[in-house]
Amino acid sequence: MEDFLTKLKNDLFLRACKRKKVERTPIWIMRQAGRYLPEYRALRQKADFIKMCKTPELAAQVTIQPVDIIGVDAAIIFSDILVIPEAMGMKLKMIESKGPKLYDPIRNMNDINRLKKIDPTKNLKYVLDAVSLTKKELNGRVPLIGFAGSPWTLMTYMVEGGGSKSFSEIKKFIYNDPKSAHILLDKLADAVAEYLSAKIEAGADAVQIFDTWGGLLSPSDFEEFSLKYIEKIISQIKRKDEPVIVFAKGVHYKLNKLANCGADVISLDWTMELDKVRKKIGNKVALQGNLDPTILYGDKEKIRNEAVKILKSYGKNNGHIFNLGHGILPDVKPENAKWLVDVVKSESRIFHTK
Ligand code: 1CP
Repeated sequence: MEDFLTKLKNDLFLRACKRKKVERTPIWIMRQAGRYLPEYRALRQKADFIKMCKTPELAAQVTIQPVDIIGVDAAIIFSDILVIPEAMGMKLKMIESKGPKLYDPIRNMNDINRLKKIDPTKNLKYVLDAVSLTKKELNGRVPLIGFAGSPWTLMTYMVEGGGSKSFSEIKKFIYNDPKSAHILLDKLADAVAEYLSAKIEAGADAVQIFDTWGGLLSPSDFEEFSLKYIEKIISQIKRKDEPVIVFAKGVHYKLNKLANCGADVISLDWTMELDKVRKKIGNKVALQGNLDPTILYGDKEKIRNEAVKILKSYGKNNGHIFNLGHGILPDVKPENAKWLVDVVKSESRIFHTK
């Protein structure tokens, strides 16, 4: 990473991931490239979501929008976690104002056997091309983050066939046929590790694993069905110094284990307090987060107060990356997101003196 650091004009995010000294706290926003931006919606009028993901020029343009408009300290490549199940052979559609749908969901070993083993350099070449192009167009302004879903979160979508409220199908699957579930999780872990390695090779400066549905599991099931495979991925990723971030939503009960999973950064949702987490897990990893995304519905004063509360809770310490505790919501005003970025940039300086 030292090579990358010297080439980047703004390397605050990468330094914070490694718990090195920074002049102010870096900030980026999960789901920062997307529907809350009118500039994104204008492009979306012309191309559907999957076409945008598959056209490197469009993906690069949308990835860079929040760097220009909101002023974030890192870009995250525009794509989706569901490109992996699609590459494995599942038909994917984004249903307008409903979300993703995966056809013919996976329910047994026969279904698992029809999934293809993927080679990211062939089947997901369009994402890698988008990464290289974005990296070139960013021209060292800020680092670029690559990402993937965790095996557990990907399997949830593959078995449910899309988003869910009750998550009945995935629970039926793991409790009735755990053997097949583990076979699928293992395949997904290999695919994700290869995919993230290829993204780093293509130019990603860091990678984030999204375990959005980790918190659906009991503590012991989380270890068995999710954490084990996140650890496998991290041990297999080919990287020099590129940081790995793990976001496991709702997994407050496994912070010590998460801090020891091999990740450089643990991203926290808003139900935890940074000072308490730091005390509990020590200084091993950097922490990312964790403003409640709905605070951005509030007025400027509310946003400032809540952001400062988080900066104070972390205190005078290296290793904090400011972010939301989950993705930005589509009906947030862009000016409020920009205000948050400005507040963090100015108010965090006093926590990094000396
Ligand atoms: O209509 C549209 O324009 C599509 C909306 C959209 C967007 C902008 C979807 C559908 N995905 C994305 C982009 C996306 N997805 C990014 C882009 C980069 C950025 O952060 O700016 C990222 C990182 C994701 C990751 C993703 N997709 C996750 C993990 C993060 C999280 O928010 O928990 C998940 C769970 C998905 C699945 C998905 N894709 C899209 C939607 C609406 C969903 C959620 C579906 C559900 O309700 O379960």
